[in-house]
Parts: sequence; C-alpha cells; structure tokens
Amino acid sequence: MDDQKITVYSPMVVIIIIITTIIISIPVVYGEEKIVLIPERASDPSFDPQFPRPIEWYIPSNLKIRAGDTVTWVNNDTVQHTITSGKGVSRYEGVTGRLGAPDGIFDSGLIGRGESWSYKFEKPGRFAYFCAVHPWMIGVVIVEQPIPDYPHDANGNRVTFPIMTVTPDRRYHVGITWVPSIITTGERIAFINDFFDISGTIKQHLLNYYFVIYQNGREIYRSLGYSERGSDIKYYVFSEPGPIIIRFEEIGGNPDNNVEFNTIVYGEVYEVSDIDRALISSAKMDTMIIHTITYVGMTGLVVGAGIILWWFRRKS
Ligand SMILES: [Cu+2]
Repeated sequence: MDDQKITVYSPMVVIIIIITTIIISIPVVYGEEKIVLIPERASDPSFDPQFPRPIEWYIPSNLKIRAGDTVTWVNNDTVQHTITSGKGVSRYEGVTGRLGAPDGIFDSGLIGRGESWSYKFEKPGRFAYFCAVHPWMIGVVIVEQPIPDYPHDANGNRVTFPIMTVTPDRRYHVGITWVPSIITTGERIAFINDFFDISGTIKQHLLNYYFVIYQNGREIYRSLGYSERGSDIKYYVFSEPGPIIIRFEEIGGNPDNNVEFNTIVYGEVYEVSDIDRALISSAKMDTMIIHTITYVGMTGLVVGAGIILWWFRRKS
C-alpha cells in the first residue's frame, strides 16, 4: 500500500519541487537593461558633435545604474571599438600614441558597426572604461545598491504596514500604509492613513489633521485631512529622489499633536531617450544595409563570374 502511495504521489511531489525551485530562484531584485550608445565618428579625436548630442564618445558617458542591471553598448560608428574596464587617456595623450590601462574587470573585445555587447553589473561601485583602440574614448558606470523589495524606512529597515504610532497626547493610534510599497519618482503614491483610539481598536471618525511631506529639508506638500470613518487617503507624485518625512500635524486640532514616519523615494536613474532609440535603430538599419549590400554584391560577383566564364567558354 505504501509503495502504491509513493507511486501515485511522486509526480505531484516532483511538480511541487519544480515550482518551489522556480519561485526560490526568481531574483529578489529585478535587473533592468540600460543602453549606452557609441555614436558615429566616436573614433575621431576631434569629434565635437553639436546639439542635440552631448560631447560624449559613449552616450551617456556617465551612467548610473543599480546592482543587478545590465548595460548594453551599441556601436553606431563605422569602425570597431571596445568597452574595456580601466583607465583611458586624454585626447592629446591618445593622439600621441599613449594607451589606456585595462584593470581586467570586463572587456568586450572588438565590436563592429551595428553590433552590441552586454555586461551585467552585480556589485555596487564605480567602473571606468575606455576603448582599447581609441583610448581617449572614456566612460564610467556608477553602480548603486539595489532597492530592497520590501517596504522600508529611510534607513532601509523593513517596516510592516500599517506602521502604527501613538500621538503625543496619548489619545490616538495613527497608522500609515503607502501603495506601491516602494516609492519612485513620477508615480502616483497613495498614502492610506488610519486613526484609532488609544486602545487601537475603535476607528476615529472625522478627526482632522494636516498631512505634510518634507524632503531634503523642506516642506513639499501640505494638505488638510479628515478621517472618514477612521481612514483617509492622500495622493502624491514625487519629482525628486531622496529620503522623505511624512508628518501628521495638529492631530485632533491640537498644535502639539504631531507624529511622523520616514522612507525613501527612488529616482529613475536612466531612461533610454528618443534620441538614443533613433540612433540605435539607425545603427541596426546601417547593419542591415551593409549586409544587404554585401549579399547583393557577392551575388553580383558570383553571377558576373558565371557570365564571364560562360562567355569565354562560348567563344572558345
Ligand atoms: Cu574605439
């Protein structure tokens, strides 16, 4: 009987193990892909493009990412380049023949027109790089700590929603929950505020207070609130990253009755711009055109050679 049971349940057990393994292996922090573009004429030491392109051999030459992100360099130039970690040289030094000093962390090797190369940055730090062929082409990737995937305070400590605290007059419990739990700039954040009596059980109806947000030492938002059947929602869209303090002031009309919470607003470190997208697609188009020309040319040569051969054979 026992043997039979094992036979019946083992496929199920296997499936459960597989599903569990998949869930466990999903990374805690999801990495993003960032694009760095090598523009046309990047190999030219006198390269000095005008608006709207910045003066950069790698665009952007100063890239901020988070640990776990992958950077893909796309070569939109007509010649081969490398992405070699280490110290490059100045334009003058490069022209006079000085070479860069690789540090061995990463090296793409030569990448041609329209080709790309990717590298995943696992650890925080500052990573300088250059082109081994044109060592005045320099760039840097700054890798920041990844964002925790759980709600946390301004020090990164995990918090549990709703975060509860007692007012100084010891009459109320105030709770806060923010959605989404990781706050980023440009996204509408809902702050759900709960008000209970001191026992923490009876919701407080029509309790007035000020909902105030401070960031970088200044007040950025203030709104009068009322607890409707014990709760209230405030919305805010942050435009800047950095730690914030959320203060409930004058709770119940008492000017000294203030409580506060804190957390961090994260910024979008880098977005691929429309210009980048246009350049990337033009790099891909270049590759396609080159390939087409090559194929057409090769076909032409083969057909031409065939015709010539046929012509000579016919003559002789
Ligand atoms: Cu180069």
